[in-house]
Amino acid sequence: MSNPYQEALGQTLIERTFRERIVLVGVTLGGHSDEETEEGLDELSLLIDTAGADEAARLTQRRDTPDSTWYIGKGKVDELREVCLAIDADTVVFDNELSPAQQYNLEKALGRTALDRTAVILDIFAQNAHTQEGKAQVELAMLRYRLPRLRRGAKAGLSQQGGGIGTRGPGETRLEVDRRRIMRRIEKLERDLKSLERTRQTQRKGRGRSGLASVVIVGYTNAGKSTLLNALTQAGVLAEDRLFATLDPTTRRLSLPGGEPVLVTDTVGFIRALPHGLIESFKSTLEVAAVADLLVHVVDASATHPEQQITAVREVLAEIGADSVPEFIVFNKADATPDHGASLVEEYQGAVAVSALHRMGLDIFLRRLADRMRSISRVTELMIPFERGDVMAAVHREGEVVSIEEGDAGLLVRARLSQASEGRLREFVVDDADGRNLTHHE
Ligand SMILES: Nc1nc2c(ncn2[C@@H]2O[C@H](COP(=O)(O)OP(=O)(O)OP(=O)(O)O)[C@@H](O)[C@H]2O)c(=O)[nH]1
Ligand SMILES: [Mg+2]
Repeated sequence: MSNPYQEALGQTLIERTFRERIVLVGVTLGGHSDEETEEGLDELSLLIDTAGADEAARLTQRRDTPDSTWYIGKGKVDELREVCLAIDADTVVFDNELSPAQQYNLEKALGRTALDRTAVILDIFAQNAHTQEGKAQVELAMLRYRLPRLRRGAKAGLSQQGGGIGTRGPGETRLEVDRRRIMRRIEKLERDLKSLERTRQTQRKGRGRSGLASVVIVGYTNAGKSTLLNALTQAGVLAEDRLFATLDPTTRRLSLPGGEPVLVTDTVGFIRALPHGLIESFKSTLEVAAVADLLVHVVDASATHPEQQITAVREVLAEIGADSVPEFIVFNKADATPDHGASLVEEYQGAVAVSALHRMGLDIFLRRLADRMRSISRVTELMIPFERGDVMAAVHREGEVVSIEEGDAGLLVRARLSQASEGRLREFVVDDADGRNLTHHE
């Protein structure tokens, strides 16, 4: 499958004209176990399968620290080349992150493409981005990844494209031209994304008046986030057994039992060590989690180590500034565990177990969600007439005042209030202060 922006880059990371055969390489560094390396390679194998290629063999090595030239030792490089020749593999993929120099040296020594896990994740993202914003975000991440990897005379890259007469200034090498062109493109994408974000913020302000609380579904990729949103709202989001099936956020309205309706957003999944460049590029998409009133953290209860996935997700949440948003853990795929998720629910206070696919446990989940929403305080904007000192006192008593501004008719107060207090003060509520109830692509 080819994407227009991949064509613009002059190459795809993984050839998809046929299913490429790939040799996986995992290095167990000091302080880590061989088991971790194998599990890392299992996940890499899934990533490669999702990208459209097949694992043909795997090679591992134990080292205290990476070799600066090839990451693995010279002897292992020779072995790797032998393996590639023997099984006719076209590409090697390292589970560890390669520096641009290591990647280049490996390609030279092996005579084949050498990639790392980050490149594979970028490749999958490129296949799964569908909206204008998603595509721009992925292209930005890919260019940021490629820029330090540009080489003179490299077989791929922008150098093959449009290097016609007059594109090169005097004394300028092809490499410099390529570099400058990529940098210009990066700047343009950054500008485009900013302007897309501004447009959305304007829309958000209007819609924020709905005053609905925002619940954002987060979790490890393939945990069942989209399946859960579909089960709750018939959203019709694509849910499938592929990693990063969802890149673009979808928001639906959901009526909670005995509570207010809320907006529920399903968004991109996380993974262990999500490439930093991707997080950077997907900032505007990931921001919905940071400004949510509650995060529903969906965990695959049938995973080998659910607790490690929880940790990985929390790390990404911290990186995007969403670690202070209240979290509600939901163990999904309970049907696929021997005890229907009971031991995990016991271990994690306040968690529930469900099967989104088989619609099991959803009643309890919804009731618990309604309870959580009632107890959560949100930033609300109130207009309080000057003469209503009693109302001002109630706000101070029941909530936490964030800011006060003097308006024409009274005080414009932003305060963190529980839903109950907000209800009591309803006649003074003017807006959801941050306009946080963003709805995407409805
Ligand atoms: N056994 C079982 N499988 C489930 C359940 N929920 C989801 N799945 C399966 O898990 C796979 C991933 O589901 P998705 O809903 O696409 O997962 P996601 O978290 O949205 O994944 P990404 O968008 O790719 O990050 C699909 O094949 C689902 O059918 C469940 O409760 N039980
Ligand atoms: Mg999804």
